[in-house]
Amino acid sequence: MTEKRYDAGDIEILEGLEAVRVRPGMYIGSTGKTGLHHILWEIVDNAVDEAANGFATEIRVSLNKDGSASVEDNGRGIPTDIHPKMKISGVEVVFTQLHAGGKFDNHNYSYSGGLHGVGASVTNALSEWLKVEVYRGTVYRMEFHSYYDAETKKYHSGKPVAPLTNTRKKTDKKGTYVCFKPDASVFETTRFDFDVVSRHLKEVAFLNKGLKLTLVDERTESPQTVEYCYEGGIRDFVLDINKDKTKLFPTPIYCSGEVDGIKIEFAIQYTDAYTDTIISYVNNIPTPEGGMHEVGFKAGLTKVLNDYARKEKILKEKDENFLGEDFREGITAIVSIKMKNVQFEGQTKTKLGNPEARPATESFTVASLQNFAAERGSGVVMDAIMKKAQGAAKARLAAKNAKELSRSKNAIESINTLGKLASCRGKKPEQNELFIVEGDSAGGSAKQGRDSLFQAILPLRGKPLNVEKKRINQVLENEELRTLISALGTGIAEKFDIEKLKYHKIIILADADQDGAHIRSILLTFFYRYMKPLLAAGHIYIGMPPLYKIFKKDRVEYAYDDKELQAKIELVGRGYQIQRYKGLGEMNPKQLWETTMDPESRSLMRVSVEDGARSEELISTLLGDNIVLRKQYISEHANFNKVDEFIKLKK
Ligand code: 1YM
Repeated sequence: MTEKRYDAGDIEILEGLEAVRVRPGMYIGSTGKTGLHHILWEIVDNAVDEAANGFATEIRVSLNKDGSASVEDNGRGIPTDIHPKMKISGVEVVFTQLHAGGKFDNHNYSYSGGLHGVGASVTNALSEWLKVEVYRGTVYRMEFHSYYDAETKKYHSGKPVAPLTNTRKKTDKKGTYVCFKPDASVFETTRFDFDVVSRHLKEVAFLNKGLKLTLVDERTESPQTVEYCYEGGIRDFVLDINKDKTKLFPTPIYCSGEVDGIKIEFAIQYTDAYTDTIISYVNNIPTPEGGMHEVGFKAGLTKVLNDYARKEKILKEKDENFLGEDFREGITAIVSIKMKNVQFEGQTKTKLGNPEARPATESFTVASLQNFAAERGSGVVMDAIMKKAQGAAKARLAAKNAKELSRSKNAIESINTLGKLASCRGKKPEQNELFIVEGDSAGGSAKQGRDSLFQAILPLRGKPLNVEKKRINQVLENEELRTLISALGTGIAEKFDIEKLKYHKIIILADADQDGAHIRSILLTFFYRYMKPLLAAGHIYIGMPPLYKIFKKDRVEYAYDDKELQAKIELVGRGYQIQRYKGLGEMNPKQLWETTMDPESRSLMRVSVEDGARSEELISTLLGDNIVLRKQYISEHANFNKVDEFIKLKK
């Protein structure tokens, strides 16, 4: 690569920072935990870009005792020369100037060269202070801070304390160091979560092969350190996702190349699972809603494998082609592309909209897999894929021939299966809520206690089917799930249509014990596998019944965890009594309404998909084959006051 000299004049016309403070949500999505970590990713992103452009090989992140976080890379260092038009240093531009029209989604800049640093100014704007050091022969330093001016009654964000200074101190190091302290008056929490940061850096390491990322937690007694570096890149990613699964061949298929200026790479491995796991990225940003690159990849995969099946006479002349879904049964694939001018679409703006990405990805997938098949034609890999597809197609055809599938599909449209559902009177999906309640007795209380205008109740008898190990026809045969599907109105899998959703809040209400946790896992897995857009759009919630009732004479208080219990005991004072709820069934309709269902007083947790790989891993741990792993996980994380770990709290 030829080194493009930085020309400070390249940086586009930019605008001021106060806007970020006024509407942080516009720039970082939320001011909760997700938003807090987002401002760290902005700095990490710049370091990663520097590595992706071939100038840095290592990134070090540390979570410091004083609540700050620092990121250091060994790249070229942010430009220190003076911007000819703005008359300030490159460093100052990067940390004080917002890209004109900067919105929450500020990742649509070009992937190499060109405009970077769009987000670093957002981090600065939302920090109490931020310090930068650039190592370019000598150490350059600059500091910014945010403060309230009592005289003008104005808040100032990310203001330079002084211009960039060359300390003249010699250094052998190269690169950039950034340290910042998130502003406690902006964020609901300012504590970085080691696990969240660690998982993010691991994902970054998979997507940037050979890049070394280190995370140090300085906040603990003895510093905790993790290091990630994957020479295999997304091949290692696939192996990691499949580590507890039964693989059909040991080494993932891997292809990389470039078509029409779009860089494309993918890695594929098959397991004995019945579902597919395709995780896609654009410019290292996850696209859980898929989009053009995923569509192109799937189309290419189907075409090559059908052609191969014909050529090898696995499909006879009279046979119909395999369907795409047949070739995706048991697949684990990562598709990662890099392109300019990315456009995001979809409910959560995580779907790639650029039409040109589709033919590029499709033609690349076709060409590279054809090549792979030609070279490895008679090998175990193609054989395994063909056998898997034959199995999937056979099951699909058998189900169809027996009219089972069509029957169950009709059944889904009929209202006969809705017998147990107590629907609500209101006709506005945006206002309606569906409670999925564990057990008939709690279901009964919920039916009596609810506000039937907008709350519908679906009681579950026993445990629903664990879909993790089932094909779609078995899912459709399961009465419990059929009722749920028809109640929601959306259909499932390829036929899923979010426009038809009848309840915008779907609330899982299960006991705070191990069985309840299992039921939550099973239901969430079902939503994850067959109705993922519901999770992506934030329609799924976990109801939080109280764990304790504290009472004295007529006075009644409820506590949802042990900390709250102490507070409530103090509130009620001497002579109190405590009842510990073992299950929802112990509450009468009125209590259930007051504590768990009344929008005025209940608390709900919204479930969101953290990232594809993480959800995959947890689902296979919680519901897959490996019982030892599951037991170990449950005993380590068995805090049923909290929601299972693969879902994260959003306000
Ligand atoms: C710890 C965070 O920000 N590293 C970093 C940032 C930049 C460069 C190098 C860089 C980019 C370019 C030229 C270029 C940035 N520069 C800019 C801007 N690490 C961290 N390392 N020279 C150096 O893209 O041409 C924005 S980010 F805009 F000033 F060029």
